[in-house]
Amino acid sequence: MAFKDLREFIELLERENQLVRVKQEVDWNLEAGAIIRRAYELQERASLFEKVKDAPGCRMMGGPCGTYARMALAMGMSAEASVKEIADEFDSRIQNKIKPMLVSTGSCKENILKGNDIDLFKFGAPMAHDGDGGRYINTWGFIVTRDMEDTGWVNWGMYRQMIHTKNMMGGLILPGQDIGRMYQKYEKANKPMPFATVIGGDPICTIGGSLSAGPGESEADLAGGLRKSPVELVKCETVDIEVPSDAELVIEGHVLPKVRVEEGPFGEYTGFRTSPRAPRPVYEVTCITHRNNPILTVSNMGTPVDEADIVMTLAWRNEAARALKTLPVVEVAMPAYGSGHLVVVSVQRAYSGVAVHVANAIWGSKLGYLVPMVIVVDDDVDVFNLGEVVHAVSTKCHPVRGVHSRPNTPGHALYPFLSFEERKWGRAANLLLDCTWPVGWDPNIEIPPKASFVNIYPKDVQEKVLGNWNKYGF
Ligand SMILES: Cc1cc2nc3c(=O)[nH]c(=O)nc-3n(C[C@H](O)[C@H](O)[C@H](O)COP(=O)(O)O)c2cc1C
Ligand SMILES: [Mn+2]
Repeated sequence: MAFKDLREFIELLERENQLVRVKQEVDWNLEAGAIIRRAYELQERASLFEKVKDAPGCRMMGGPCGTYARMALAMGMSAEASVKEIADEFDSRIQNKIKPMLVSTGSCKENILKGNDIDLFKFGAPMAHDGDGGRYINTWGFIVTRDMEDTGWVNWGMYRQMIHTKNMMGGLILPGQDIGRMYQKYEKANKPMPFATVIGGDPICTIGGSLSAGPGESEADLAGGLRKSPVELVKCETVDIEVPSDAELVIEGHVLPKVRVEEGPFGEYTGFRTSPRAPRPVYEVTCITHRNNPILTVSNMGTPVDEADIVMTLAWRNEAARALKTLPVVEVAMPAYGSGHLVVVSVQRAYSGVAVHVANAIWGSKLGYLVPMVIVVDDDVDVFNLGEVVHAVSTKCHPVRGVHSRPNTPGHALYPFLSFEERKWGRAANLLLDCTWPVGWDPNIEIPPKASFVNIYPKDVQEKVLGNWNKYGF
């Protein structure tokens, strides 16, 4: 049931009326980015640009998984699947890792470019947002690297790449990310770090690349679990790295030690351009392999909802649920509109301070420097329903007792609410909104009854109304 490649996914999107084929020429310089951005904001279909200016023979796909419907389709689920169904399915599949398998060749080898034939500019890479530092060829792809020591650890990670020259790219390699951990070792030994950037292929592989299996573990196994079958890999031409055999575009080369060139900024997943232009590591390209008429997949991050909001909240909701395993938690949600900053948790009113306990557990996990906001509600609130969550915040959160501000917490440079100086150090603050009725409030006197259908009517009246619902004419 897994897709062999991106093109099978595109066929399905077309059958499901989830894709627009754009036949007229589109400019890589802002026009394509603006179309993709507006489409997200209207929750419109994905786009396939069949003619990209200055990129004969190349195509671009915008917003491949930018709605929950397309995310569900990528996972082989119904386009109508609810966010909770997708999230639960995602959680259960990534527990079941499946190792990739090596095959001898694949369609990614249809064209092999080396030496003077290497030209990163010819694939139509977009200037995605006005104000970006350059043309980003990798916005929805992942980079494969191998641990320098012979540990067998192979990492897949989604880290942006901007074109510097025909055969040079730059990108954000943070020391806390797995690629950063690997790069630090190579750089210390003054050795170039082999890499391969993978664009296109089964959309699940790209989603897998945006997850974190943790140091020593490979996201390829998570992708296998997510697609319920092993990813098929082929060997690269010029580096000792393997990549999905039916990728649209593979860029091979080395990250140079002790070289930095200015890169960025880029419109970010928080919906703001917070990261400044700065000297960052350089990827030198030794080979490009690609399919005939390659399709460059583009995610144009910004205000929600786009791929980053969907994928990060799926992955981090899983992380939060694991951190909360021993607490009296009923359900966990991360609304995509929270840009990855917000977790909503419903609890049983088991003991006083349970909301603080929940928030501390989340902030005590890896999410401590990623997720500054926690909302805790009683278990009569559907945490996947933003309307119900807003209602709980507005009516149950005491403006003083319910608000728990935490200064001096870790955060990162992209939190838009931090000052410039605070961003530099990731010197952040967190917020918990406790929207639970205090333990000890008498349910008959102090807790006001909730005036909703299931709460305010006796069971027999509810049953009668439900039984007659169609007869009333509804
Ligand atoms: C569209 C998108 C773009 C991303 N770009 C970057 C990036 O440029 N640099 C980065 O460090 N993380 C980026 N991320 C986040 C990482 O992919 C994510 O943290 C991943 O889990 C890291 O994997 P790792 O633990 O193997 O390093 C991006 C995520 C998405 C969804
Ligand atoms: Mn990793």
